Amino acid sequence: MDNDNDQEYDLKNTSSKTRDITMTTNLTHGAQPSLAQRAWNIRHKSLLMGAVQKQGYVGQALGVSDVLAVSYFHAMTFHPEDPEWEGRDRFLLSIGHYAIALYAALLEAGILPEYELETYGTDDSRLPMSGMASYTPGMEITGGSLGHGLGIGVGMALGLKRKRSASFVYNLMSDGELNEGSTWEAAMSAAHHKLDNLICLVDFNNQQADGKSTETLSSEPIDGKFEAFGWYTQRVDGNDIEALVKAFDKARHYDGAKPRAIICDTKMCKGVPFLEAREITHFVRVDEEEWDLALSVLEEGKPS
Ligand SMILES: Cc1ncc(C[n+]2csc(CCOP(=O)(O)OP(=O)(O)O)c2C)c(N)n1
Ligand SMILES: [Mg+2]
Repeated sequence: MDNDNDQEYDLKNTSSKTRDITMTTNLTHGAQPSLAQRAWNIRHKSLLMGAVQKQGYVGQALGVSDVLAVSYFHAMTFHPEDPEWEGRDRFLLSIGHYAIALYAALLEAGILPEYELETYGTDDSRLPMSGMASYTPGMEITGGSLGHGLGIGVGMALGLKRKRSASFVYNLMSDGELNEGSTWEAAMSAAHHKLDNLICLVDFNNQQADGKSTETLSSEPIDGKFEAFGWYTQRVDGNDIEALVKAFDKARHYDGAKPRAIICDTKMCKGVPFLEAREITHFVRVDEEEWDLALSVLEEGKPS
């Protein structure tokens, strides 16, 4: 077999099937925090980091925390003490401006030490305001030039299959990135190469820099588009942990030789109602005195 020839190389069934994954909807793991508590902790840490700088993309972080909690504390395999462990699942943050959200998840997962939270966005910190792979353990790629994460994910997933790895590649992207042509080139390649180890998570918060995504340049029907491109596609409420768990399980266990997409409909600023109510949330304005208010409002919704 010529390994350089994609057509002849056996790309089928080399990844997800070789790992014993337990299907579960149990949202707690022994004495570990529940997924709802994990999501709350991610929101809390995001707000604490935002409060350090009195700014940040906290609306996105609050919105995507449930997706991150299910990714890191239900679906993914990783070793916190060794973020580059070869057997890990890869999590690509295509959206570099969401870095504060991923830092919160990495802190919660113990990949980053708790004390670094305070350094967010300061000189010499490993937590710069935009995600950079060379700075931060657990940050797999330097995202932020939007529309590239999925293409990088295709390359990684292909490489892992060639190595007969059991790892999945998760690419977290935004609805704004659906306006980038490169996203759809990558989507087409993923299906062509039958990348059943690639899971694309789309954070559909219906916001982008210029306003609502559906009014700026609509990508609807998003699930229909991914399906037409050859993906096994689901669409869920991205703030419903139980629905997310089921969708992640189905994506990981799906038996077809297709890449998998989960479109997650999320609410910007979720968990802090007075911020949720704001019209413009891409870079949500939180006034000086509102950081403490936001933290105390979040506290009221803390899961027991
Ligand atoms: C290629 C590219 N074009 C433009 C930008 C500037 N930019 C940064 S965030 C953003 C909004 C993208 O939409 P989305 O991620 O859905 O926004 P959000 O949900 O965070 O409001 C834009 C246009 C960029 N980073 N990269
Ligand atoms: Mg968006």
